[in-house]
Amino acid sequence: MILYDYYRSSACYRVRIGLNLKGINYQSKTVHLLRDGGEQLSYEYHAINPQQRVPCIRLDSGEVISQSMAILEYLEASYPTPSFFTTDPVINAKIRAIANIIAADIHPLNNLSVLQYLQTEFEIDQDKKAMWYEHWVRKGFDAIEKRLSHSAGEFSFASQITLADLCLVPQVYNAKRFDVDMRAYPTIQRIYENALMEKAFFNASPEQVEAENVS
Ligand SMILES: N[C@@H](CCC(=O)N[C@@H](CS)C(=O)NCC(=O)O)C(=O)O
Repeated sequence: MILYDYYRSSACYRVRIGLNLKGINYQSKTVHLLRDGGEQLSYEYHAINPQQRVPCIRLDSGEVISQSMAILEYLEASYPTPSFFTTDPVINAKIRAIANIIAADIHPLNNLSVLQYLQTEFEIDQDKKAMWYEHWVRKGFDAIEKRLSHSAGEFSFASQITLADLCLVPQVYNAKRFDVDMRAYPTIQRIYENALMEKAFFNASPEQVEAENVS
């Protein structure tokens, strides 16, 4: 399996954690989002993923799957153990709700091309860009912190690693990179620190991937 990957992409980071947790061997191909104006916009990558975003995976059969949540769904169905879910349908719905706050509500508003569009078309400066970024992260994290204060143990849902953690950890990494003060989110911060002590999360972290892949 090939993962088209960029070390700082939080959507890629979700998938790397998922692959590591399930112990799946894969080859990483870097699509550098900034180099040469963005390799995701190249003719070659457009042929692989016409949406011109990472991540996507190419299976050994040649099939290509894009969108991190669809990829994780595929991994869960094809490699069921260990599962990203519990045996309780109510908890599983809550896991998906946390994952969706991040993947559907926070991340799309703060994606690279959205921020670039705000700068080029609406001429916002760096301070306004930072305000925009932080506003949407806080909206999401305020809700997540409340929810997780009831369900969390070591991870978002007691002591099992779930899809919620796969989405949460990369979003926290990203928020820290944009200097969002995490003091209002003690539960989220605790889960982040616990997760990074796990090999699957640590090895998927941008720092580790950068050291291996990005020149
Ligand atoms: N919903 C997509 C989002 C993918 C996405 O936006 N990826 C970003 C990196 S995190 C990207 O490729 N951005 C390139 C661009 O905006 O030009 C997913 O979950 O895979």
